[in-house]
Amino acid sequence: MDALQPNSAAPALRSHDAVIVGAGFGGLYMLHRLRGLGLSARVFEQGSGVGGTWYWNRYPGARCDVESMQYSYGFSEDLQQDWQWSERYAPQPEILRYANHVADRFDLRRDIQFDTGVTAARFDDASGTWSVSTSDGAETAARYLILATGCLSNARIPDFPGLDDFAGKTYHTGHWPHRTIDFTGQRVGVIGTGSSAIQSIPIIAEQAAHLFVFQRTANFSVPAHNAAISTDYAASWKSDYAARRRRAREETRNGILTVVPDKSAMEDTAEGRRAAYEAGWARGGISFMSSYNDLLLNKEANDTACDFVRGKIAEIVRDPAVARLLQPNDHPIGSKRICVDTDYYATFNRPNVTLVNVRAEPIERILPNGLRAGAKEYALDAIVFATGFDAMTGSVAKIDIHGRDGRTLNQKWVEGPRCHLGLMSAGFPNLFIITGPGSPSVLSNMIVSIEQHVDWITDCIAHMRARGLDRIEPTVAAEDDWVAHVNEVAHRTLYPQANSWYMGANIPGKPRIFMPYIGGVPAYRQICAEIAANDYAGFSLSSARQATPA
Ligand code: NA7
Repeated sequence: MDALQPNSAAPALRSHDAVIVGAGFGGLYMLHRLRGLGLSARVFEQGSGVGGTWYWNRYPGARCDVESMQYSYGFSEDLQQDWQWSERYAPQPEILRYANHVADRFDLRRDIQFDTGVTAARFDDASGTWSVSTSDGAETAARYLILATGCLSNARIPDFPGLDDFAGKTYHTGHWPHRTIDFTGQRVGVIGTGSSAIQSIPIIAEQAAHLFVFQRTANFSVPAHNAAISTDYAASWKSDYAARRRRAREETRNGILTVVPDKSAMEDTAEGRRAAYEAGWARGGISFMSSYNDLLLNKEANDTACDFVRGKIAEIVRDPAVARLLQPNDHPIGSKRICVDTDYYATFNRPNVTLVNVRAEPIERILPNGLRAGAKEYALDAIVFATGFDAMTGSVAKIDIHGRDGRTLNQKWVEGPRCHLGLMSAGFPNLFIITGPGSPSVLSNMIVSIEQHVDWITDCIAHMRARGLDRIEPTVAAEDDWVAHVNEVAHRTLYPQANSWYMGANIPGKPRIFMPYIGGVPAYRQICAEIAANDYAGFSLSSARQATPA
C-alpha cells in the first residue's frame, strides 16, 4: 500500500490509495481489481445502494436493451456460471439484484460509503495526491481518483416555466421513487419519447385513466420480443462462456455477439432487403441495425431501413394521422440509440392514449393542474419527465475538479470534453474516467467497455508501482490527436446527423461534439493495449519526487 501521509493542515483527512466515485458496475469492478493489487480504496456512492444506473432508473418497464447473457460481467467464470438470468432482456429489478449479488459475493460493501456524493477534488502538485471533498463534509486524500460516475446518470428536467406550481406528482424516469407508483385512475402526461418513455408508456397506459404523450421528436423503435430464457439457451452460453465473451470483445464492433452480414444494403434487391429487415424485426432488439454492414455509413442504405420501420408503424397504428406523427423523419435510423420496446406503437391504438405533437405546439408552461402546449391546456394529475440526461459529461461536470495548475475540468472542457482514450485528461494527473468521453462506452455493451477500462487502469497502476512511479497524465499532443481522431471517425458515419445526446444536442448550450468513440471495440482495445505495451506512449509517467511532467 502507498504510504500516503495525511496533510498536516487538515488533521481529519482520511487517506487511501484510491478514491472511486460511484458504485455502479464500473465502481464495483474497479474496487475489486484494486483490492487485488493490495491497494486501499474508498468508494463514495450518492445512492443508498449499489447498481448505479440500475439503482436510479426504476421506472415501469425499465430493462436493458442488451441481452442478459451478454450484459453481465465476464471477469469471473464462477460468477457467470452461477448467476441465472430469467429473461432475454433483464428487467431493472433483476439487474439490481445482480449488482447486489456481486457486491456481496466479492465482499465489496465494507469499502463503500453510501449516501455520500463527491462534491470537489483538488490535485496537490507537491504531494501528487488528490484531496476529495464529500457531501458529509469530510476530506479524503488519495493518490488515484477514479470516476465511475456513469454516462447516463445526471437526470435532467427542462426548465419549463411554472414547474414549481404543479399541484400533482412529478417523476423523472432516471430518478424514480423506491416504491411502486400506481397511476390507476389518473390523467398522466409523459414528456419525451426516448428509450425510457418508450419502455414505460405501454405500462403506464394500462393503468392511467388517460395518458397524454408529449412528443417533440419521433424515435425509431423495434420490438424486443422479450421472453423467458430457456435452460437450453443459458446452458449453450455457459458451455463456452469465456470464448463467447472473447469473441464479443475482439470481433464485434459493439462488444455484443451478433452476426453482421458482410454485405451492403445497396447490394441487395428490394425483396432481399425486405426479407432481411423482416428477419431483424422478427428477431427483435438492437441487432436490427446489423441487418447490413453499412446502415450507419451510407445514407441511401439507411433510408431503406427507415422506410421499413416507418412501414411497420403504419401497419401497427390504426389512425393514419397518429401513425404519421410517430414515423421518425428527421434523423437516420440508429443515429440516435435505437429503442427496443414491447407494444409501444400498438399502445397508440388504445382509446385512453393521446399523442400530442409538441414540436408543432411546444410546451409553454406547467400549470397547477396540468400544462399548456400551444393553445391547448391538458389537465393532469401526474407528469412523468422522460426527458433524458446530461449524458457522458454531466456527472463529471457536477464535481468541481481542480487539476495540477488549479484549472478546473469544467473550464478545460468548456468547448467539449477532451480526454486521451476517453480515460484521462491532460493537466489532471492520476484522474481516470471509466467509459469517459472519447471511448466506445455508450456505443458498446457497457459492461464489456467497463471491464476493459478497469483492467487497463489496474494494469497501469500495477506498472507504475512496479517501477516506483506514482504519477501519470496524458501529453497534450497525444490528447489532441485522440480528440481529433474521435471526431474524424465520427464524421465518417451518419451519427453526427442526429440531434442526439451523443452530440450533446439535448442540453441547451452544450457544445455539439460527438462524444463516444465510434471506431469499434476491437480497434479501441488494440490501441489501448499497444499504448500500454509501448510503455504508455502518449502519457507522462513520473514519481512525485520528480518534476511535474511537461
Ligand atoms: P433521451 O433518449 O434523451 O430522450 C429524452 C426525450 O425527452 C426525447 O424524446 C426528447 O425530445 C424529450 N425532451 C427533452 N426535452 C424536451 C422538451 N423541452 N420538450 C419536449 N420533449 C423534450 O432519454 P431517455 O431517458 O429516454 O434515454 C436515454 C438512454 O438511456 C437511451 O438512449 C438508452 O441508451 C438508455 P427530443 O428528441 O430532444 O426532441
